[in-house]
Amino acid sequence: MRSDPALNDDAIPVAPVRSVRRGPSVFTILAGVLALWVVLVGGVLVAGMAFGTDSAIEVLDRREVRIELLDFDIKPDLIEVGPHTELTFLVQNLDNGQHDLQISPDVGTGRLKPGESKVLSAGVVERSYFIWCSIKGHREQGMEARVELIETDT
Ligand SMILES: [Cu+2]
Repeated sequence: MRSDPALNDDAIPVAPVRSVRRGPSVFTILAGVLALWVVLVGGVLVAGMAFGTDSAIEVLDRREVRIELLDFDIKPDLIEVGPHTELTFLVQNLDNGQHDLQISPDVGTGRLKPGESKVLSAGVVERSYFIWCSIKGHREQGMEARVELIETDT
């Protein structure tokens, strides 16, 4: 009873309907997987932004601070900066011996000969920290200074 109409209809409605019916189930799975992937990756990206990256930090002020490396002294020994300040050090070795300036265990000027100077970008100050000369014994003898993050109410 169904064979004749089916053959007649097969040319147009039946075959397309079947292929469409089979198609969506596969595409639905793929679309679902894709959607899940987008949600997961998107979530990770949003989480990354929430935790804060350098590009997301707001800069309200830029300061260049001249640092003098002296005979077991760093001048000034206290650098106060307000929030969202991008800091650049102009480091000069005014002593007769070699010195350097470290702003973290990984970042520093490298050794500076007497009279030599170097510009060191410290980025945006997010917390207080020490800066120092990393040559053995020099920090202990006084070659240490501090960058102090201060809150400004003005
Ligand atoms: Cu030194």
